[in-house]
Amino acid sequence: MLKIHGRANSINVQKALWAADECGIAYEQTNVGGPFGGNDQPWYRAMNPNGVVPTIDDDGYVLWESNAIVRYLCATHAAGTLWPTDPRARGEADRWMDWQATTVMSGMTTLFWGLIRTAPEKRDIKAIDAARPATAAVWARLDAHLATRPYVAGEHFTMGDIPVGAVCYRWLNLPFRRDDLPALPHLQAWYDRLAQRPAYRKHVMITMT
Ligand SMILES: N[C@@H](CCC(=O)N[C@@H](CS)C(=O)NCC(=O)O)C(=O)O
Repeated sequence: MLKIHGRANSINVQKALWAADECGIAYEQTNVGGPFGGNDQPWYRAMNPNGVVPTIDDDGYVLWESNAIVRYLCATHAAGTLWPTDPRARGEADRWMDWQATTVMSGMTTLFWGLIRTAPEKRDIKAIDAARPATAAVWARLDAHLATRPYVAGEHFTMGDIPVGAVCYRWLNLPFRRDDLPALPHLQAWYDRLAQRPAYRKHVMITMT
């Protein structure tokens, strides 16, 4: 059976769990990382030398990097739907997956770690204040894209929605004022569509810790 190693409040683990459920794959999840530890242990480092979560073990096939895991699960269990077989449609999904990892995460990491995982007295308020409008401007690019399609790769939900969808929950729930930020109505409408998916509610809409 597929094993997914990683704690459930890790955004990168959430992507793998969400994708597995969307694909209807049975799996066992083990709590690794954060307060659970284990990711510094030899058994884990032998699978994933980076010592981060998630890592999957699919009957002996070991894979790390959350977006690679999402692609693998969707390609093996949902080709033609979540993993588009048309190269251009797949390219569309792929680019928003890579955009999540390369473009959205720098500001989101400053904001999430600063506001959620750092004690108030230790926060870098200057960095948080700078990241707030900068990150809103990045999300505005996806908002504009979603003005003309319901999902990132077009008419249907695909793997491309998973990484950005996971981070979007955090963005929309970060505790700061938004009255001076651009309105993001298409992003909100897309989030509302995602929120109707049981696997999104189960794995992503659970925690801001
Ligand atoms: N690029 C990696 C990043 C993985 C990563 O940084 N995971 C974090 C949790 S979101 C981690 O393992 N942190 C250490 C820990 O949880 O102990 C991926 O997408 O899988």
